[in-house]
Amino acid sequence: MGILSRSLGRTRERLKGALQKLLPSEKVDAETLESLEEALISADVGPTTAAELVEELQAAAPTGEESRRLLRESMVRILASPGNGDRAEPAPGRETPWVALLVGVNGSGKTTTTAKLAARYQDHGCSILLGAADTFRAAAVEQLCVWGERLEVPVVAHQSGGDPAAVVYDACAAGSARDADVVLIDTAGRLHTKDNLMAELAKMHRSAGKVIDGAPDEVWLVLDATTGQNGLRQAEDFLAHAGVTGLILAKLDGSARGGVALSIAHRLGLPIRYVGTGEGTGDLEPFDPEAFVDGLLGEAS
Ligand SMILES: Nc1nc2c(ncn2[C@@H]2O[C@H](COP(=O)(O)OP(=O)(O)OP(=O)(O)O)[C@@H](O)[C@H]2O)c(=O)[nH]1
Ligand SMILES: [Mg+2]
Repeated sequence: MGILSRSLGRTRERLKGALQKLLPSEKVDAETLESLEEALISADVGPTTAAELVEELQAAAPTGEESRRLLRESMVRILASPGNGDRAEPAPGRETPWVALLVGVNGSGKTTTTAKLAARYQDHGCSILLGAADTFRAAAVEQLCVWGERLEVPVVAHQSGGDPAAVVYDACAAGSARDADVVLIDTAGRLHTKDNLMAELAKMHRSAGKVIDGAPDEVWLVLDATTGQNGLRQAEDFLAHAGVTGLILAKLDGSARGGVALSIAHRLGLPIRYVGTGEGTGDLEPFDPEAFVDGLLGEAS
């Protein structure tokens, strides 16, 4: 069993009973479809997306076996639609650093994900620099510095309480001066409903652009997969105010709500770039729609 499949185990459990009712050679009845819709909702696929998936099956009036195939196809289509898998990762030998900001609510996994991305791009041969733009807590800077030491990656940090946009500025400047390929910026957790904190993100965004033309290349929203549909609301607000370009679904390994990936792709059209499958630096997988659906429905489907 693959890592992704293992991480989706708890979400898959929620779908299992309803999928078992799809008997291979029998026509699927209304009751079975209803229980499938409920199961999809319980896995946090979201009522709108779940209803649409089930309506498609209803319209096709398929057998159980055909239903599984159709469901799989529809899910892959939804997950792939925002251009998932199309965008390249940064490569070594760049003229100016590629810059990404990691944003999200408190505790979603931003700092850990920053370290995971650093390790991943380092493995690809990129030189990395980290920016500690979470200036709210001294411990936050320290946490990133510990990762920096472990990965042997320089960290640009200011005293806590400082202006995070100034850290972004300095990190981008240091990245350019050192010829880094990648600058990853960890930001403080913030509530998506607080306008002043959203404005602060916009300022960080501008700060990067002042140093490097076109930066940041990406603004990634790190979502805690265990929060399910709540994450959809967060994503909407961050998308509206912080120029989010993509999403990282952290803590998928502990979540029974992995279905939220479908509502995000379906409702927001935001690409999911990576999923977090554990606490170590190696526990990050590029998002693959087909593998994800295999993990949700079980490989044999
Ligand atoms: N199981 C699991 N745990 C994770 C994953 N990503 C992060 N964590 C854990 O989640 C907790 C919070 O992670 P952080 O990276 O500190 O989260 P953060 O968003 O930086 O938090 P704040 O800076 O306080 O907003 C830590 O205990 C991490 O080890 C993941 O993919 N899987
Ligand atoms: Mg943090």
